[in-house]
Amino acid sequence: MSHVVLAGGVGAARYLTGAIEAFDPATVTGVVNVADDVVLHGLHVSPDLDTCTYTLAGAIDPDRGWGLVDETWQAMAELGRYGGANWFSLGDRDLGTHLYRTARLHDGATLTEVTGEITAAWGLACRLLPVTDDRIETRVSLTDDREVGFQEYFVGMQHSIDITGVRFAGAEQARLSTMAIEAITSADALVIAPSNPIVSIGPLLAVPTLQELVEARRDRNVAVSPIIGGAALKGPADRMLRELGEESSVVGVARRYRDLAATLVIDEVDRELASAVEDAGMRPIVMPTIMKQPGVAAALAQACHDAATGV
Ligand code: FO1
Repeated sequence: MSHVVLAGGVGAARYLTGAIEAFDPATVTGVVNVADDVVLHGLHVSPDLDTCTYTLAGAIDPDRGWGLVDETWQAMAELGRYGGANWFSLGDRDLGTHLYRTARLHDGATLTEVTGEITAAWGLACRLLPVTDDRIETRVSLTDDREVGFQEYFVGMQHSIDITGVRFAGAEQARLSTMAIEAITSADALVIAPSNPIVSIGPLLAVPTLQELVEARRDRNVAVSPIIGGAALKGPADRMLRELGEESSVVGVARRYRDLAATLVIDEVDRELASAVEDAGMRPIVMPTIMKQPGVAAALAQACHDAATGV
């Protein structure tokens, strides 16, 4: 049995903790977004891979949702002494990950290989696969006609400016990793995690052939809505949907995902929209999707697996 998850950051990481609780972790694979990746101070930072790794290892900082718990910021403070770019906070513990990843990439290792080494070092029994070993970068167009990198928008500007468009530079040339192809095509259940549909799931779908591979197995795919009661639990997904002219609701998500998956899991607060989700072309499952209480994520993963495998 295999349970494969198209994953971004925080929401996907929480879902994956449920999946490894519900199933043998060795049968769980995350295909993870790398278009948030950024090179700063010469270091390759992979935020979504690290958020998934640290969360699954129980080492994530629970308040920030990114970076490591018990973190210190001495290196950033010293960087500030020189007027260096410390707008993107790399903690002293977190720096160890970026130093290692960067050195291994410099040795010629692929991001898939390095991610395997990092997850093994954290004792993870499930697999985290970068969607591609090639460089793709989310670029965001703003209402003031600038185009900036994702982290500059998300962190540098605290996503405090409206967007007019998003593109994934390098996606056309990116190659879906062979391990990701194998995982997606052979999965018993494929789940689109409750991640930002535009800048976390969007880059995955932009890598050539991924969307076709997912659509080809639509009936064995389930999506979990990242929008609950018209809002995102964390991050700007609701605003970005509206700024791109889409509806920030489970119905808007269903319109975006209906060709990719047969089933959409929505939270109980959206129960009255279940029929509208059906009209939008997806089979709704209504259940708790706010993964704060223990057991919710595992129950969600089990329900997704059962829906995908026709239990
Ligand atoms: N998010 C912030 O809001 N501020 C930061 O300074 C910041 C630093 C950072 C460092 C490493 C890392 O893996 C993630 C980091 N994030 C930070 C989160 C990052 O912007 C993620 O891309 C978002 O969480 C969206 O996935």
